[in-house]
Amino acid sequence: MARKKLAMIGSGMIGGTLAHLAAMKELGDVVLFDIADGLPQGKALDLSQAGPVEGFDAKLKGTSDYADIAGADVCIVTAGVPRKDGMSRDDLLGINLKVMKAVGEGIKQHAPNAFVICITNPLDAMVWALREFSGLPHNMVVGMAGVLDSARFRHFLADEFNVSVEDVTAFVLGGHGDTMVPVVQYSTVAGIPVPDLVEMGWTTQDKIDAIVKRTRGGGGEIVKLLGNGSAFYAPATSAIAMAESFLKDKKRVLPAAAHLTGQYGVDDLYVGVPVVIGEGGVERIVEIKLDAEAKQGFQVSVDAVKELLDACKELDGSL
Ligand code: TXD
Repeated sequence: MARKKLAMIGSGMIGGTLAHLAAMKELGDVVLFDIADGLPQGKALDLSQAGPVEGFDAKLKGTSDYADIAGADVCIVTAGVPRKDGMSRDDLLGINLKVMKAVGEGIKQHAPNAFVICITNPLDAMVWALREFSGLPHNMVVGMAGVLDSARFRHFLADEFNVSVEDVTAFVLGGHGDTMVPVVQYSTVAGIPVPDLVEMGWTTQDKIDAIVKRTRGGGGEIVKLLGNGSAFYAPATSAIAMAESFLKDKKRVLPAAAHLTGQYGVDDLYVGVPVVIGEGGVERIVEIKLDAEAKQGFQVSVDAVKELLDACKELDGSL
C-alpha cells in the first residue's frame, strides 16, 4: 500500500511542528510548502535527519512549487501573516484573504481530492474563504480551533481536579477565541458532568468560571508569554488529531469549524460544532440541544463570524 501524502501549506512554527508530528506518527510522506525561500527546504532536511534517530520512515520535501503537493491526501493550511503592531484587523484580513486565494487555487489545481484543514486566523472566516477559492466539497474543508480550545479547557480542568487529562472531556462551540462557548454541562470527568462535580465539592462554581474565562483567552495568554508569535505545539497536535481521524477513518467526534446548512439555525457559515471525521471528511454534524445561555453565546459567535465574512466579501468582489 502506497504511503499517504500530507501537504503542509505554510512551514512556519505550526507548519514545522505539523511535519514533525506527522513523520513521528508515520502518517505518510510530508511536503512542506512555503513562499519563504529556503525555509521549507531547510525544515524538511532537518526533519529528515531526525528520521534515523527516531526510526521513522517518511519522505519529507520542502518546496515553493504547488506542483509538489500533487495528489496529497491531506492539506493543512497555516499560510499567512500574524497581526503586527499598527495593523488593523481589516489589514490582516485583507492580507490573509489574498493568501487563502493563492492557497485555494493551488489546492484546486493540484490536490482537489484532499481533506483540507485550515488553521490560519481569523479562522472561521479564512476556512470559509479557502473553501470558496478551492471549490472543494464543503465536507472536505474544515477549520481547526475547537480541538485546541477544548484541549485548553481539558488541561485546566484536569489540573483543577488533579486527575488524568485522559479522563477529562470538554465541549466547546462557536468561533475561535473570545467568542467561543465552553459548554460546562457537557464537560465531564469520566462521564460525570462538571456541574455535578461542583455539587460533589470537587471544585467551586467560581473556579469553573475562572477556568472558562482563562480558556477563552488561552491563545492570548501564550502570545503574551512568548512575546513573539503564538502557540504552535498544541495547535499542531490538534490538527494532526483531525488528520489522523480522516486518514485512518477513525470517525472521531471532534469540535471543528464546519460548514452549516441549517443546523443550529445557521446557513452557509463555518462555525465550531462537534463533527464526526472519517474517510468521508466531515461525515456528520452533531446537533445538540443547547440551554439558553449556550444558545446566546453561540449566537454572539455566529454574528462575529458573519461580520468577518461581510468584510471579506467587501475586500474581494469574487466572494
Ligand atoms: O486555533 C487556531 N486556529 C490557531 C490559529 C492557533 C494558533 C495560531 N493560529 C494561526 O495559525 C496564526 O494566527 C497564523 O495565522 C497561523 C500560523 O501560525 P504560525 O505560528 O505557524 O505562523 P508563522 O510561523 O508566521 O507561519 C506562517 C507561514 C510563514 O512561514 C510564511 O512565510 C507563510 O506562512 N506564508 C505563506 N505560505 C504559503 N503561501 C503564502 N501565500 C504565504 N504567505 C505567508
